Amino acid sequence: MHISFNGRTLSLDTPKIMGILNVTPDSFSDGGNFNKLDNALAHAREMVEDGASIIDIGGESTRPGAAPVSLDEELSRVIPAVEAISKNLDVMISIDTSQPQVMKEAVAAGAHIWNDIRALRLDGAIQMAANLQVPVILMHMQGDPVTMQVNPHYDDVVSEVYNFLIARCDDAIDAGIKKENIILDLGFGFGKSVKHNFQLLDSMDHFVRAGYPVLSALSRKSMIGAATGIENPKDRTTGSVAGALLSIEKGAQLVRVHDVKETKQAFDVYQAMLNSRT
Ligand code: PT1
Repeated sequence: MHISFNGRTLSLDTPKIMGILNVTPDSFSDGGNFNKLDNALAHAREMVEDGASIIDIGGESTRPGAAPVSLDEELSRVIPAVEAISKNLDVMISIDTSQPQVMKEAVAAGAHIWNDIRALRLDGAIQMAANLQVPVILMHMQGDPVTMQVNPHYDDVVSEVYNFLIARCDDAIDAGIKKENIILDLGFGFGKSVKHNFQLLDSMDHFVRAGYPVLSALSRKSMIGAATGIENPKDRTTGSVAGALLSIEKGAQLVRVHDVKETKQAFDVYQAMLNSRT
């Protein structure tokens, strides 16, 4: 399995790390320290040196309760960062957006992957992805970022999330998106209780068997806080690395993380174990 776009290819034969680069003024666990372009590029470079294969750039905060941003605001945050990173670093770039116009301009500026927490449900999104032929990450969310954590409910979280994702894949393929350009994401923290999140983590192998690459994104999230009792997201690195390692052991090919260096160290240990098998 691999992801290819715009002359760049990433093999998914071994698990790969996506490093999070927030370009929002209120980034939930970087305290908004990386707003200026120089800082964004330096942070991206550090993550590449630490072992990131993808840099995920997000100009819209989507953590629980976050307010929406305007299209112009999102473009002015994202596009300069894409230009700077694609010009200076040898890495794939994903864009954390739901807006087709943002993705169109990001691809023109050098981006490689559309990371959409709304799974291409905004007007024109699915057609834009098909036109661009860009690899897409389709994520499950119940509700919207403003209200999703109010009272999440499922009769069977695993089958409901699974059926949603497979239905979005089918719609994407019907719209002209190639099957090999689709990545699945269970959407930890998006309209889910702590128990729902851990039931999904425990079932990640079930999603892997659907035949699409799976991205696991639980870094520093409240599910890690709930499991560990650690309140400050920045202090959740060890728990987040444990979650990333459990994910790849269940077959996830991609993890989206804040702490690239620490995650890479854990993955190296996992790979050494696999390499020892004859
Ligand atoms: C995600 C994701 C994302 N999460 C993808 N993109 C966020 N593909 C942003 C909490 O519970 O899971 N997959 N882009 C950030 N969103 C959250 C959600 C942050 C929940 C924190 C929490 O603490």
